Amino acid sequence: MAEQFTSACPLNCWDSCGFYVTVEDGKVKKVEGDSNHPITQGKICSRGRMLETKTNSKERLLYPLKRINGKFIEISWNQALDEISQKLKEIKDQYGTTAVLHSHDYANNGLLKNLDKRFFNCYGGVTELVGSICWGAGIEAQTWDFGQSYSHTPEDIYYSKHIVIWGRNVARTNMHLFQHLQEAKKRGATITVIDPIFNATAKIAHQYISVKPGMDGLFALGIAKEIVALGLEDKKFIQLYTHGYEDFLQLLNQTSWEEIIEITEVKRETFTKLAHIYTSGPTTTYLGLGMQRYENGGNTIRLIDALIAISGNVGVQGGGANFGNVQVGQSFDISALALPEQKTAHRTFSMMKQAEGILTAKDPEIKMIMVTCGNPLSQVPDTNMVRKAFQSTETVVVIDHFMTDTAQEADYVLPTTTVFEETDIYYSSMYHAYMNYGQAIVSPPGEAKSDLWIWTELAKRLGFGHYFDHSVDEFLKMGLGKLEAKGYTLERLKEQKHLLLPVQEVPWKEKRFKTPTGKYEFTSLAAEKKGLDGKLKKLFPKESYANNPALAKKYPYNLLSIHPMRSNHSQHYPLIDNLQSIKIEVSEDIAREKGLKENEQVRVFNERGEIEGILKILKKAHGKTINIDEGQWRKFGGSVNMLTSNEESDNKLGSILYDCLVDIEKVFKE
Ligand SMILES: Nc1nc2c(c(=O)[nH]1)N[C@H]1C(S)=C(S)[C@@H](COP(=O)(O)OP(=O)(O)OC[C@H]3O[C@@H](n4cnc5c(=O)[nH]c(N)nc54)[C@H](O)[C@@H]3O)O[C@H]1N2
Ligand SMILES: Nc1nc2c(c(=O)[nH]1)N[C@H]1C(S)=C(S)[C@@H](COP(=O)(O)OP(=O)(O)OC[C@H]3O[C@@H](n4cnc5c(=O)[nH]c(N)nc54)[C@H](O)[C@@H]3O)O[C@H]1N2
Ligand code: SF4
Ligand SMILES: [Mo]
Repeated sequence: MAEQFTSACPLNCWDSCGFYVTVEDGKVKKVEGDSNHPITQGKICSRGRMLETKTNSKERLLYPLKRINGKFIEISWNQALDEISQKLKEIKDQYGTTAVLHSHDYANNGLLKNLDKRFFNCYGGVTELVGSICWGAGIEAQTWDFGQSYSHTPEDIYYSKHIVIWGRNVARTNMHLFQHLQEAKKRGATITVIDPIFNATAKIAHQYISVKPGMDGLFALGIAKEIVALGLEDKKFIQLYTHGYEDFLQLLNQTSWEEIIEITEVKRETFTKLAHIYTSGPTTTYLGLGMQRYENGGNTIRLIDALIAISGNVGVQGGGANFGNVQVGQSFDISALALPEQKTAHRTFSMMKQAEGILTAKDPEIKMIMVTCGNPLSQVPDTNMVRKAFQSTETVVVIDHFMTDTAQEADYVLPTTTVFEETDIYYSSMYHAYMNYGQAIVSPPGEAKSDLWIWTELAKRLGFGHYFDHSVDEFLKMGLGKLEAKGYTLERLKEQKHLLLPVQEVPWKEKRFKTPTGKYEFTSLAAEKKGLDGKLKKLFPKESYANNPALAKKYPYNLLSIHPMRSNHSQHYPLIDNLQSIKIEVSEDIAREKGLKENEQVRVFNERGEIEGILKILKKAHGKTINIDEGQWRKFGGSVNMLTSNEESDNKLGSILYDCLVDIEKVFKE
């Protein structure tokens, strides 16, 4: 008999949806949107619906595997856990615990996924990754400006007169914001989309502005210059609540219109139009991750924040600089789960440069890599170097659902459970503030085990099993921490399935910022404390004509690698036949310049690597722009990250994935 359960989406996504899941004969049959969930309102995307296919896939890993003489053979859990824990013991005795690297990303939004940190901290402290390939540059930038990166509640959009979508592919990556956009438009708000690609969001906009990739900082600076020239800046806000405005003014005065127009490739009148949009608000800005994935990415987000601040859109209903919403994650007690005080040794690599770290680390060298919730051989920049690094390491352990590109390089592959086979609380620090409850509703196939079970078994063998001697509910309560006393109890959550966390709906309403001065900082003291320049600047991407004309001559095109429509990163490619080839999208001018036609086989290349695929023409894209969606598997043509750079953003905490120059040519088959 079919039964319906309430559950939640675990995927790393803005929307963090609620689900209805139909189960029949012990199998998941259907995943639908929870019509009771205030954000989801019954609608989910195909990635969420396909979690049914993922859970039931014949390709799932079912047994622990060990590589022997280049081949994977099935072994028992006892053998796998005994051998891995023995290696962990030996490494600790011989080299110290930091000879182990924990490589991860955030592929699952579950609260209990933080228990991997508990394991590694109780083990003694391993080499950890810092920064974020995803949003690191922008989060740090907003931390410098406001003290934290906070967003307005989704419904606040209905107070906005104007909506600016800046480098966020809303229709594809943030579907419930897209629904709000359509409704807000009906109610009279104007929509402006700023993006080098004319995407599905641009189609519903009143105006679409195409900026040269990576030059948005200068575009924001130009709008701010026009606002000041017209005398439209919010003088009271600037005077009472900001620090360092003179430095910003000086930058505006030092930058000429000729330079701004030439470099951004935006017309002069567009700056005036935007100056009026920003000062006749309230105007809300939804910043995406696009323009911060450049070497100048932190500074770019800071210049956009500065524009939002001087135009009077900070701390007001219908305004806002909506990028991340870290107040959601900050509601939980992650330390109670992770026990950072247990570690006695510590070393960090930047997430972007983990391969370089592995290849060059001394005292101790990296002897073992353990991978959880990540697929670095597809997702981390410069994957050719990542492959070399993983291949050079004695022992690699990967915990996953599928035989990914990373698992292919492992010595031990451990099969883990999917969302419907384990119990957790799910939330996202990106958009709304609901936490959702998802319980185990089917049994795992084969011998797949939860990450928590694996940590517990390894901890027992290493002599610190008592730290894992708790039930799932006890761990969840630990993670809820102070929320429980405020009435956000596990019992209530189990009953209601989702609860709105107590966060600010309109951040910075009181105009008290979490910066060192307590003000909005145009010049950042937090940056200066870190030994970095806190002033706003005029910066360009690392791989641009302005910074490296020789490189730009050799490799004249900007390669973007945006998120795929139907896959969450690398996760859905093995499940969808017609995703299993590479599509190379180019702006019309490139096709013309190079004499390339739709559906021809082409090769995109730079010094780091090359990739082949079928050419598609991108209508209305910014000149000299190419896109290859990220996440592709090696067996289907390979990851676009073979071409991307592992450098860090200006503020050190982000990637420069889209800061990537390439050339393209037709492939002649014999
Ligand atoms: N379908 C789908 N949805 C997802 C994901 C997925 O993999 N698939 N992943 C989730 C995750 S983890 C994240 S982080 C979010 C990311 O969500 P988004 O921020 O929407 O992610 P991106 O794919 O990077 O797309 C950003 C947009 O920025 C544009 N862009 C690139 N460079 C520039 C630039 O220099 N200036 C400007 N103005 N725009 C630029 C791109 O053309 C693109 O339209 O999406 C989440 N949602
Ligand atoms: N070129 C380029 N590269 C990018 C991006 C881009 O836009 N362009 N986007 C970047 C961004 S925004 C992000 S967030 C990263 C994402 O990078 P990743 O998080 O590494 O990518 P995913 O493919 O989502 O997932 C990684 C693996 O985690 C596994 N997994 C899922 N749930 C669990 C679980 O509960 N336990 C365990 N043990 N494993 C699990 C999945 O099966 C999958 O194989 O990629 C980044 N890389
Ligand atoms: S991937 Fe995002 S939009 Fe799709 S169901 Fe999950 S949370 Fe919702
Ligand atoms: Mo991300």
